[in-house]
Amino acid sequence: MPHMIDIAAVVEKVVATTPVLDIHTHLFAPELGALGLWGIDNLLTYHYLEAELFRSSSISPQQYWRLEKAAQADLIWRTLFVDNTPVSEATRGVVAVLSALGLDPAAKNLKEAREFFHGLSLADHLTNVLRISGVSSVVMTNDPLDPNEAAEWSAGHEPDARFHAALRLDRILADLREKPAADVRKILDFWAARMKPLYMAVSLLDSFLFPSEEPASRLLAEAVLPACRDWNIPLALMIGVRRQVNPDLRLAGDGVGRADLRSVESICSQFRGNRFLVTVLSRENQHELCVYARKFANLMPFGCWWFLNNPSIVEEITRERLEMLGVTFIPQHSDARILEQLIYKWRNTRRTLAPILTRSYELLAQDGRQVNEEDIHRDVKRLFQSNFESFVNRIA
Ligand code: FIX
Ligand code: ZN
Repeated sequence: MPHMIDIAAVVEKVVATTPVLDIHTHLFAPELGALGLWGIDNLLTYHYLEAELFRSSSISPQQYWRLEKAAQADLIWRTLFVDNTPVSEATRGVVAVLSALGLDPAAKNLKEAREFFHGLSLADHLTNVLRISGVSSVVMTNDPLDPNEAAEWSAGHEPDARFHAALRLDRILADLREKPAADVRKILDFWAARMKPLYMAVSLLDSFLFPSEEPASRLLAEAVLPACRDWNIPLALMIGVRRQVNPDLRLAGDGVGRADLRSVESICSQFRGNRFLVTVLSRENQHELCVYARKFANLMPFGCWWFLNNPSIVEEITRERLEMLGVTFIPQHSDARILEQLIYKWRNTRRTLAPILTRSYELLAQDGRQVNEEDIHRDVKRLFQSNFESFVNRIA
């Protein structure tokens, strides 16, 4: 009789202690200067919280944007954390961060938090946050057409080994849409050589169609996909954004729309020599994405992106992926924009994932197969690290 284990306890321990490779963030290595955001004022002026502020305050966006960052943070703290209960995902996340750092999450003002962050060394704080979060390394979002970022790379700075590059194409495909593919390819090759990206990435509207006469579709087919093949790296497609639904909210102004995923079918089918990391923003597109992942081994579904990164939806998406794909997907990325968000985003992912995995193993036991601790370690390591590492064809 195989040794029976306490499945829930072992899953809890393995999920809690297996380091994760965070495959999509907006964090930057300290070597890339002031691009990297951290600290209480950045945590509170996160666009998720700005959107929530305008639902509970009489301030107009125009008035808010005229405030200094510290005044914006004070207003968000008072409105969402003092005058109201921080029960939303994004507000509870800040509470979790403050608690994890030994600060009072019920404070009436930001005096204690500001003094704490003011006294920190970023290098030590970075190592501490990665340790608390259980994150081994992160992938950045690197836009070579951002003049501030280009200047940092041109200065010859090399990112800390815990920060990997991803070559982000949004601005290239928009600003260079009239350029010949050969010219765009030269730019891709230059920056791929400089950044050594693990993958290239582009976010796409809910209306994205492939193939199509759209310039983005042409450049993907004629410049980007041949470049990815030659560099032997995947292309990440992030589909379903409705940009600037409310421009007054700036970064918080984007929305979501259901996409026609036959475009994913076309691109995976037509470009069999390419590999595709795919995440979709609409909850309604998730089941289709799982079905396509069963049809195309060069498609790796990843993450519960942006408006989906809430336990109620993460649970649904993760369960259907496990049921349809086994452990052959990447369950989550943090999308962290501020360093300390890693703490709550990965605590939430682990808290949601553990019982789902436990349930899967319990059903397996009921149907006749016991798992052991080694099985669980292997599965969680695939989900948290090695599915990505093998898909980008490099041990990151
Ligand atoms: O396109 C993206 O990488 C999105 O994740 C961002 O644009 C978005 O603002 C975000 O941070 C969502 O979490
Ligand atoms: Zn992002």
